[in-house]
Amino acid sequence: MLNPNDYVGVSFWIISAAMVAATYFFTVERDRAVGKWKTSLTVAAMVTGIAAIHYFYMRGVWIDTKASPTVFRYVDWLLTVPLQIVEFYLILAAIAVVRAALFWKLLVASLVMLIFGYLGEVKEMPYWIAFGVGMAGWLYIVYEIFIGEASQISASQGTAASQTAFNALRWIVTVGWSIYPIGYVLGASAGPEGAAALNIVYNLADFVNKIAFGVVIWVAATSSSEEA
Ligand SMILES: *C/C=C(C)/C=C/C=C(C)/C=C/C1=C(C)CCCC1(C)C
Repeated sequence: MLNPNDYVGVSFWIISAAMVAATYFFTVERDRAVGKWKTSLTVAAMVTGIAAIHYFYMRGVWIDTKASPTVFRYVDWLLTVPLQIVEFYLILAAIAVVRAALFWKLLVASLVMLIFGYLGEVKEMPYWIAFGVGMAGWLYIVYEIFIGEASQISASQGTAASQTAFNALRWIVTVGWSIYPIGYVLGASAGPEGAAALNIVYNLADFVNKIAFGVVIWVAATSSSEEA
């Protein structure tokens, strides 16, 4: 049963429903987008769809045991984070010739971030060393999209809609993704308070980064259809 005082459990329910609704929305709205943008909306729907499935299970683990559903969480991220990297690449590739090496660099950095985060959370590695390595992976992605190759491509060759999408996605990866390490830090305190803080923060972060992320793409996708 869902206890009304269990605010973490309530957040698992709200986000499960929101992920399903978002998946439906992006799928249906795909019809309004032109050409290359259709694929971007498909990927956005895949991200929220994959998350919806995991939220159903994570919600059950939390409500039954009050423990962090760490394995489900990371299985979800292992699929959805690379898909978001694909999304970046699609936006850039739609407007310019982009080296595949850029995609692989971003992908590897995101995997380093997730693998070490997982090893720290399941205590296979010292918590803070794993955190440091994970942070390095994330900071590398931030560097690449603000200063490195990805940012130069967008600035020099983007259309108005793609530049808007790219800028918004940058802020999601910087500000939106920064919520996750906060959850990890709060999760360091042992016991039920640590687990509650970690899960409420991760749930909020997923809401922002999966649903708001898709909405940003939807805005760009539908505004460029109207121009065309
Ligand atoms: C849909 C899920 C997303 C966008 C998940 C993103 C996850 C992160 C940005 C995780 C970041 C972490 C670090 C930067 C340091 C190590 C701990 C992590 C894995 C929580």
